[in-house]
Formats: sequence, structure tokens, C-alpha cells
Amino acid sequence: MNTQAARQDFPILNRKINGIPLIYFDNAATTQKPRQVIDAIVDYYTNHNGNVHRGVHTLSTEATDLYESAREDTAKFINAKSPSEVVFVRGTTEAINLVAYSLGCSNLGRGDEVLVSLMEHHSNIVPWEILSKCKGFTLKYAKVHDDGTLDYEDFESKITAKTRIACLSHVSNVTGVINDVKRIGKVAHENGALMLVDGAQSVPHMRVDVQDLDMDFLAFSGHKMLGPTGIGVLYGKKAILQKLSPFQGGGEMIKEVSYGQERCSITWNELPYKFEAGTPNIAGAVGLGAAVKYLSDLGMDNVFAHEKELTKYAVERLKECNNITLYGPRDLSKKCGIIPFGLKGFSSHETAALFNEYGIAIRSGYHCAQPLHQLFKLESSARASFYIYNIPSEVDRFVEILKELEG
Ligand code: 7TS
Repeated sequence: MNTQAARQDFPILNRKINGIPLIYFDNAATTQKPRQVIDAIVDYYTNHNGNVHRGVHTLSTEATDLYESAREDTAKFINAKSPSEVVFVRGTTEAINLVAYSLGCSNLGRGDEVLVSLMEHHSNIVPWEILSKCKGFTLKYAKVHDDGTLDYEDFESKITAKTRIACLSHVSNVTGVINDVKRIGKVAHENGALMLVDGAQSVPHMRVDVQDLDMDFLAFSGHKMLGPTGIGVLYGKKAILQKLSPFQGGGEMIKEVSYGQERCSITWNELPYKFEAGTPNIAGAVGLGAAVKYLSDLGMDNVFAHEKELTKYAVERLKECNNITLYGPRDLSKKCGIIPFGLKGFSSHETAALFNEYGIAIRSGYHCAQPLHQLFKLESSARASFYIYNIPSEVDRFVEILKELEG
């Protein structure tokens, strides 16, 4: 992968922060956008803007074609059998809420169990907590080892005949730990349960093949993979989506609404429109389509290899610094390009503010994963996370600053 050439595609990398060229290490929060994505959005609004699926005029037809071809490209990107298995949503959060509410409303009740892990982002915990209180099902939490890796035995032992759905992040947004979701999915299926994978931190960074991994549901966000905010995907197996009730009601998602005997009877639209109520984020989908094309051209195996190499380099170089503690597993084969750490004498927010003085963007806080921080006995952590445009010289600068602080 030609990283230097790729960097030229990102106008924001010319930004200076406090008079210093930006080093962007906050990619797990959101990624920067290449010219190709920005141009696709500008072109959409400049030349093709119309509402989708409802007009016969040229602009509406063009908007529909662009929207649907973004869906086709996204379906190919994750190797879905059909574009109808790709539902456009606002992001990972909405995708998980869609599954929780749709399933919760009609399929979950007393005696049923839902299983999540303690390493989940709040978006894969809170909707299940809300629904379990409304519907009376039991929510169970699978353990995580002290190094942030999943306790597979615990997770698997908690999948029972009562489990309706097991939910797990593919990659932790705090530690970068990669979970064997295929293994967990197999156990879930053997017990008649569904499996939801939170792919917010995996789909942008590695090849994710929903058929090979036999995924029932996969949720991910466009903005974490070079695309715009406000667009994301819920992938679902066709047979499962067909049985699921809609999440939101409105235009687009119905086939027919007919009034009689003082009520309206409603039939649902076909997939994926049954789950896309109202005017969708058309420009967002177009931008996501351009992002998917950009990543496909780079090759996801190259993207993954680049980040792995950079992480290895960073962890190696960080051994030279005595003032930081790295959290998460020592074994780098278990994780990808996210490095959580603590800086001696500084809170995580102070650490991020300090690096910002040097033009380096990192994240601080508990990264919407408080239970995992509780387990680590931490209030919060600082986090550097890499993407395709990050290079070793940026890591060198990061290490140099840490050494200066050591004095
Ligand atoms: N799941 C995981 C694993 C995430 O990392 C995030 C966002 C979400 C779900 C929610 O995604 P959204 O696009 O719907 O907001 N994670 C982070 C983060 O680590 N720092 O900022 C956002």
C-alpha cells in the first residue's frame, strides 16, 4: 500500500494545529475523509439532488440510482448475498437499536435471555438494558480477562437454550482486541440463538466477509471508514430480516396503507425498505459508496497489514518510554491498531490536551465503554488509534514528545 500517495488524498492532513502539522491518531472515534468522498458528496448535491424511490423526473431517478449503487457496493464490500440485506441507518448505534427494538418488541419476553460481553461499547449495552426492563427478558454479561481479551469459556457457557441473541463487538474500541466472532456465532447457532456483531471497529480495518463468518447481523458506521457521519449499515441475513418487525414507521417502509372500519391496515415494503422509514441520508450513502470504493481499491488486506505493522512499530518504540503504561493484551496477534495508555502524573484528559499542544489528536475518557474501564480499575484512558494515512514518522514524533516529558 502506498501510504504517502494515499496521504495526498486527505486535504485535512494539510491542517496545522497550534502552528504544527496535524497528526491524527483518533481514528477509532472517526476517520478523516479523502477528496474522493468529499467530491462525491459535493457532486451529488451540485448535480443530482432529488428524493429517492418516488419520482419519475431525472433528478429523482439519478438520486435513486446513486443511492442504490452505494448499497450494491457496500453489499459487495462485506460479501452479502444480496443488496437487500444491507439496510442504511444512521450508524452502528442505530443499527443495534434497530435489532434490539425490532426483536424486543415481538420476539423477546420473560424467560428469554440476551447475552452481551463486558467489553461492549455502550451502544451494545444500553438498548438491551432498556428493552430488558420493558420486556422482562434476562440480560447476561460475559466476562473479559484482565488483559482485555474475551473469556470465551464464560461467553460460551452463558449461551443456553434460552438465549435468543448473543451480541459481541468484533474489535474492542478500547483495546483493539479482535474477537473470534465465527467461533461464538457457531455456539450461538447450535443453541438456536442469533448473533449480532458490532463491526464498528472491524469493518473499516479488515476484510469482513459476512458469509464466511456466518453472521446474522453486522452493524457498522460510515464515518469510521472514510465516509460521512450520519450513515451506517445494518447487515442482516435475508431470512432473518424478513421475519423481523419494522423498527420505525412512516413513508417508504410500507407497501400499502388502507383505511377501513376506522383503522388502517398496513403491509410492509420488501427488504431492505421495510427498515428505512422516511427520506434516507442519500448524500451520506453516496459518500459511503465512495469510501467503500476507495478502501476496496487499497485492498482491505493491505489496510489491515499496514495498521498491524504500524502498531507493532509503535508498541516497540513505546518500550523506550518509562512514563507510560499500555493497557490491553501484550500479544499483538490478538489485536489491531488501537493503543490505550496512561501517562504518569497526567489524567487522560490532561494527556490529550498536552498532545494537542503538539498538534497530535488522541482521545481521552472512557470511550463509551465504562464497564471495561471498571474492570481495568481505571477511571479513563488515553487512546491512540491508527488508520491508512498514519506513518512511522508520526509515531516517532509521539515517542519524542513522551521522552521530552520524561525530562
Ligand atoms: N460500537 C463500537 C465498537 C464503537 O467503537 C462505536 C463508536 C460505536 C459502536 C458507536 O458508533 P456510532 O457511529 O453509532 O457512534 N466508538 C467511538 C469511540 O471509540 N470513540 O468515539 C466513538
